[in-house]
Amino acid sequence: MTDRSQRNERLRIAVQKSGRLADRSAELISGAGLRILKGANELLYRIENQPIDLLRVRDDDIPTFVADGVAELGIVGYNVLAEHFPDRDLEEMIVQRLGFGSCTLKIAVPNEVDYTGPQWLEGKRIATSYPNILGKWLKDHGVTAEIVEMRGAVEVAPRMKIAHAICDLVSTGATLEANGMKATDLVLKSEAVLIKAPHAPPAELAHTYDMLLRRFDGVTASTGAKYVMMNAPKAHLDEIIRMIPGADAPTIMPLAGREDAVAVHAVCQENVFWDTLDKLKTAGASAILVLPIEKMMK
Ligand code: PRT
Ligand code: ZN
Repeated sequence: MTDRSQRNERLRIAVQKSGRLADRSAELISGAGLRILKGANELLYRIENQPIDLLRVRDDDIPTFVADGVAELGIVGYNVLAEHFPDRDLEEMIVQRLGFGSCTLKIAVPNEVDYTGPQWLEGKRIATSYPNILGKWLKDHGVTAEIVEMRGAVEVAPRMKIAHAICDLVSTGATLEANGMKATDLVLKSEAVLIKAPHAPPAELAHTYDMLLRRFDGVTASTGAKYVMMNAPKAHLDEIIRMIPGADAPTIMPLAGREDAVAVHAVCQENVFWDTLDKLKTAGASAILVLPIEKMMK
């Protein structure tokens, strides 16, 4: 791996090569208008239309590559970042939260255990791939326990009598259920984050770098956001506006030939569900349209 001073003047974004974050990372990059050119070099993909390369690696390598400046930016799970740098101010590294790859790091115990809280773990053995995060959490809760570090298949540890409890990532909970376990305490909430190297990019790439951050922000902001249009009776306008989820300063326009109603247009930062539409309808709104937003620049 070369460092900044030895390589061509192209930015690098470190991404997971394959795994749970790979597809959504590629979508974010494409969504920002970058055309990924898959080359013979599996480690480095070129972006055709910008001076940017994608460094495709194991997710565990991403925090170090970015912290060392091998890549200017990286996309990685908050859990991996927090485990890697237990003593750093992570907020200094994080550019933005990306809203995908969401999961939680939780304590889990066999179903038959009568778990009474963190104190139950005192003197016990806990298997995990996240010894640093777990160690901190135990300390914060005044619990002394033995941490058994495992690289994978953590969920089998209690059955194999390797540990009394585990601390592992949970998303649907199906893995725990299949292994006769239940989740208890929440240790960490995680999602994919965009991280940046500590040093500013070289001056000739600053423009590309700033553009990239703006576009990533735009893609993330537009994910799940909706454009909502409806006709609303003036008599119930305030009530209707309050019902539109996450709407910021909606546009109110007159309706031709209607004195009693106006058109309301709003950008909603959240998804709009059927029950919201039902409530709007009950409050007198009509001709309600909910449209996806493709791009947004704040
Ligand atoms: O090869 P590489 O080292 O790059 O990948 P990896 O195998 O280490 O990681 P990968 O691809 O499995 O996960 C990448 C990131 O996705 C994680 O670091 C998390 O930030 C995020 N993520 C989101 C998850 C999950 N959800 C998740 N459910 N990572 C792992 N899991 C596992 C969990 O460990 C457990 O085994 O899925 C199982 C639980 O899932 P449920 O749905 O049964 O609860
Ligand atoms: Zn990994």
